[in-house]
Amino acid sequence: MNAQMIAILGALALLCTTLHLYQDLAYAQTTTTSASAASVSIVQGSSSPTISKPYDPSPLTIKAGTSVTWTNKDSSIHTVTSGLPEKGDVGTLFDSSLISPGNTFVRVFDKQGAFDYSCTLHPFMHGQIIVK
Ligand SMILES: [Cu+2]
Repeated sequence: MNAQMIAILGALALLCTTLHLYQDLAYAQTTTTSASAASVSIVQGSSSPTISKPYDPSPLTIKAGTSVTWTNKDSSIHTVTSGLPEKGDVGTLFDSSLISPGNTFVRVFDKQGAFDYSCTLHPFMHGQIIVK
């Protein structure tokens, strides 16, 4: 084997390693984007009844199996609790319990339907998740 052949084989090996790394990278990116996740903010000033969208975005449409993360970006404590006070079904499906400022609540929605939710501390705070 002469020096030229060794150089060519070396270059080929390097190319294969590079391609493999690229494939791993592409696969990792695909995995990240196909994992269903969505986010909702509990916005600043949510404890005021005049706020138009305490949970943003709302309604939020997602695919079944999506995990939704709520982040409390307000300076007050809030909850993400299934149901609406006026319907009398509060807390029948899920309840985050108290979410302190800066904290999060995560729930995976497996079933299709429209899911209303509200805050037990501020009954005027309403949100909705639509699962298709
Ligand atoms: Cu609240």
